Amino acid sequence: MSDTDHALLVIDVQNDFCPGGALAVPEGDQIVPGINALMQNIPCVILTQDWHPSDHASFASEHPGAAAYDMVDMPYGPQVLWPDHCIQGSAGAVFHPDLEIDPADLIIRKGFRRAIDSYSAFFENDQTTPTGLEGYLRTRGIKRLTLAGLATDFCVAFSALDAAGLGFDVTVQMDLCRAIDLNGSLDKATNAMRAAGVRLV
Ligand code: VGL
Ligand code: ZN
Repeated sequence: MSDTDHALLVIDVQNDFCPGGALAVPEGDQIVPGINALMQNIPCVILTQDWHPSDHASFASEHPGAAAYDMVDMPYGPQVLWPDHCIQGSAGAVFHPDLEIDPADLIIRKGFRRAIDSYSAFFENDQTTPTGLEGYLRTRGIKRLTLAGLATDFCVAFSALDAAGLGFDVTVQMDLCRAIDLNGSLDKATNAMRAAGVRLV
């Protein structure tokens, strides 16, 4: 195939983000067939997997008196507290059973450090700790990225913004994403992506 500089980044299509999961994104499962189809047309496929220790600092259960979706101040800035989700080795952390994983060249895990969350596939939420994905893409000569997955307004948007900031040509396939939409987070994320030059299709 000629477009060897193009990669598909599939963000967090895991059971906990699908209906019935611990942090279910409405219609999260409906994007799976379209993502599987897209994998056939893009030569490099990368999956991300949210992968938290059971005492992760982004879990409301680690903050006495706090509830899920409250905001707290972490040393690296404001952080939403989430229900326990995507715990390493749990059924909720597994990819949706219909997601094709065989076409993936790389599966990258994130959020595995207890003290820091990582929405983006490139940098943890301190905006400085790298996941290593940038190096992988650059050494493979990848210049264009298409993103799809969950959730539009968190991990997809943060990944798209970081990718654009790193100089990649970024397209988000919006019909193959679904949002959490917490207090206007979808509008905010959409505007930020547009402003950063991310193509939304
Ligand atoms: C995500 C909240 C917490 C996501 C991950 O994949 O968008 N959101 N962890
Ligand atoms: Zn998470």
